[in-house]
Amino acid sequence: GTNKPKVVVTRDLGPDVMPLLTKRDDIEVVLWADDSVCDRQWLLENVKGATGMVVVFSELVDAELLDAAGPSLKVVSTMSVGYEHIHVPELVKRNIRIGYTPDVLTDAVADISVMLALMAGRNARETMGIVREGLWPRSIWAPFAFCGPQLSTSGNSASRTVGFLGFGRISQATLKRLIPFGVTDCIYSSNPNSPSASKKERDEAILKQYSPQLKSLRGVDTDTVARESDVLFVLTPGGPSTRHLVNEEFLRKMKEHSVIVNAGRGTVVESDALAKALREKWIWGAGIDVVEGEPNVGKDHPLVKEPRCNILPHIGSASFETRLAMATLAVDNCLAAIGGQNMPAELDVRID
Ligand code: 8YV
Repeated sequence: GTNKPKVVVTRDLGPDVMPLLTKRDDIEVVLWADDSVCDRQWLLENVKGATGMVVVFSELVDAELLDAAGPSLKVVSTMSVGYEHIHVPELVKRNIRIGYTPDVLTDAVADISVMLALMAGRNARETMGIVREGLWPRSIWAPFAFCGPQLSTSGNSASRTVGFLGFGRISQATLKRLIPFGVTDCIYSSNPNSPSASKKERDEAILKQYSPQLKSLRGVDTDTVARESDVLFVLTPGGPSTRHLVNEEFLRKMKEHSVIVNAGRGTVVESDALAKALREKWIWGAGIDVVEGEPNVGKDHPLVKEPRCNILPHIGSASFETRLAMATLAVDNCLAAIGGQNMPAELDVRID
């Protein structure tokens, strides 16, 4: 042991980011260097006496872990924008600061949200499957074979209503991408606890920014989002307040040609209900980056079996640029807190 502050890191952050920690001679770095998920027992033992922790979403940061660390712990920094794995009140109680990685992943996740909307509408999984299985040579071209609803509205179709569950940074960045596609009407349902006066101001600013293309932007209830959305993006945080917001009742209200995208949290959409909606054709298709219970999503999972479910293994933020920015920010947050400075991205626990 040394007297230097100890930082426990639960994933190797790679050759560009690890040196920000390991090259410093005023801190001691303890790294779970294995490729696998950090072992809980290892973590409980090694966190003892630590000043900081850099974690990813697979580490549960609860009272047990904080007690194992002891009173030296000043900061927990997660390489994610989501923080359901962190029991925030337990950290607040112990005066431990929390770092996270908003903003730097917004563009990557908005990109993939648009990609999933296009994939779901235009039957990417089903049609790529035909090619992969060698069935293309035997297929007979027909004027309306493999058609799906179009996302863009350039001249030849009625305008689309795009809906959002959650209207934070990623939803707004997704909307921005859809303006050139011709989207004119946008509805959303968001956290009822955030002040409506500031929402109103924000919405007016967005309308003005995208004028004259964007004609309307309205906060509505979840029922209206279900009934009116042609393309629905689920981009809310996880946790108990949003769990199964999209269930059978919700999905039954959606339009036959509607598409649902989930790039937020798997827990928001009830998997069995979505599989049923696709099977029974209450909706057209789905584009899914997150699934409840991931990564335990095998071949027999009800969503994996649905040909109209375009499903990705939680790669929304997985671009070289974004993961590098996230890892760097996670380390910067940790080091700033250890030095007693302002963290570049500290979770505001008053609003949690
Ligand atoms: C990550 C995410 O893949 O940031 C989040 O909340 O879900 C994704 O960007 C993952 O959580 C990284 O820890």
